[in-house]
Amino acid sequence: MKYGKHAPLPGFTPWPAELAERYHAAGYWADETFGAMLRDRAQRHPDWIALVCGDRRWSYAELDRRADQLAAGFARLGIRREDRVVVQLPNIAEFFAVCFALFRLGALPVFALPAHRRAEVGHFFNFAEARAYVIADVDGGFDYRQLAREVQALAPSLQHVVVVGDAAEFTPLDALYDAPIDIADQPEACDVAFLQLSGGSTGLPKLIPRTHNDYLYSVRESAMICGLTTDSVYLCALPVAHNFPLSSPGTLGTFYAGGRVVLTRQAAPDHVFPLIEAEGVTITALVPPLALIWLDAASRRQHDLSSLKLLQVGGAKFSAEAARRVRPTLGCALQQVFGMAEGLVNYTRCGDPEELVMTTQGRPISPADEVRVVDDEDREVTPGEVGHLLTRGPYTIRGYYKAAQHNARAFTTDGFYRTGDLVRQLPSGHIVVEGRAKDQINRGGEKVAAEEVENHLLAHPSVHDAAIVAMPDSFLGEKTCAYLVCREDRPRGIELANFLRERGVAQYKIPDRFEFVDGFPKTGVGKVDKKALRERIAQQLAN
Ligand code: OOB
Repeated sequence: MKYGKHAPLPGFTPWPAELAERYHAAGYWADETFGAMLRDRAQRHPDWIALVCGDRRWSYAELDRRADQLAAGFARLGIRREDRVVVQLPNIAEFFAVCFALFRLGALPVFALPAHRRAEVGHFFNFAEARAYVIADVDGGFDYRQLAREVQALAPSLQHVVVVGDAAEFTPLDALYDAPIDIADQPEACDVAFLQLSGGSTGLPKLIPRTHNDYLYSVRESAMICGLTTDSVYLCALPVAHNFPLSSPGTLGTFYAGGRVVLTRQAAPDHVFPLIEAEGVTITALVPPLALIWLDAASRRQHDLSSLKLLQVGGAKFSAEAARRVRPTLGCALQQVFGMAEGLVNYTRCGDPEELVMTTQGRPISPADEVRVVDDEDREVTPGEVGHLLTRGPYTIRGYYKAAQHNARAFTTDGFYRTGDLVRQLPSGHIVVEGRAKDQINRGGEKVAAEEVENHLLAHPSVHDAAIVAMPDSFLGEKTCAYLVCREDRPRGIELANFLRERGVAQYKIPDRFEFVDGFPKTGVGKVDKKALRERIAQQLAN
């Protein structure tokens, strides 16, 4: 058994020893940490540019040096191996200096999205008992220092707020650049590297423990599949901490290949097209609504986008009609990406027949990815039929962090993750996403857990019952509709939206529409019939 000197992180479910051995033997788990990977690249090509962020250009040596110096600074604050640190940063270079510093210390970043607010961030702190919080001062007009004050008031574990920019009463990140130190208790490749967020389908967001070994395997293979080389220039326009731009192959895959990452905080064509031209961007990743905006803009604008070779689209279903516009409009190849923070990632490949690239969401990264498509009783469906996607493999988690009860439902007894996606698989192995069984709304790639928002709505004194469902939207694919049964005094939609905002709920989770009803349709077993509600709102919108 290749497990190292450390006991597994409490709350982490390791792979069974026999599988771990197999993944090692096959070379999937290469026993390299992210900290070591960066060091190796910095030694091989110190002067190459790793990161472009506005006017700043950091070489591999500079990123490596900053990671070492910040590791020393975080250590001075008392941050050690296995300590959790909530990292909520926009697309700025410091994100990587901080992450690699924490990776080297063995401290675990908990990746929050910039859109998260008190409700979400407060939960991450209390659930993960995180000790530090890394934020930017102000971004997108929002003052994260004020959020930090609110979180401080409700999270006793929070000891250090570290701010990029004007720190106010908190610790400036710049004050943490110390002389590099020897790190005594270094992390190993089989250790958990960070906690990623799940899109969720339950009341509270779940955290996903990813190890250096399993994540780096997916990053390495992704970089290969996408043909990344030292000449690749990856534009990161999606939120940097999300699994797609982080690892599929994303920014980490680009560093792995020795390429260059260009960060942008704005994904709008006016801003990004000139950047693609100026930096010679070769590859980027978008969610479907952004891809649609780019397609519309490209047909009207005169920028030279000829450096762009590959556009990846994923996070939500990309329609075949839109897919067919990519090559003629942007002059680059399309790759569909169907992945999940829990692990499994599927790609269409550049050698695939055109029709598969347009109409499927790709096939798994690894020959060791096990995919099952089953009916409601976990029996294999006839090949080609639609069923629930279950998966297990060398980079798919075996359990959420500290969630034994939920894990019993989210995984089969033999360790397959229940993705909640309804798919069919073609003889070629390609997967077509046909729908979803999980109680989640996919709002153009942003995931909204119905139960989480329902619970917030139920806290309103006038709300007797709440059911959140997806409604069709031509731009986002889906939007959220809240069905409500109210007591006598029925509030207006805007009041409810404000109520949710005051509770510190992220804006993207606020329902797009409120529908007031006297009662909910029920299924045979007496549960709210969400299928009927979805059909009802779809019908209403169609009329
Ligand atoms: C990515 O990761 P998450 O964790 O935000 O969301 C995962 C879920 C999947 O279970 C599926 O329901 C949906 O997002 N999804 C897609 C899709 N890609 C993701 N549904 C239809 N078509 C697609 N192409 O979204 C993610 C992680 C890594 C790479 C790419 C996406």
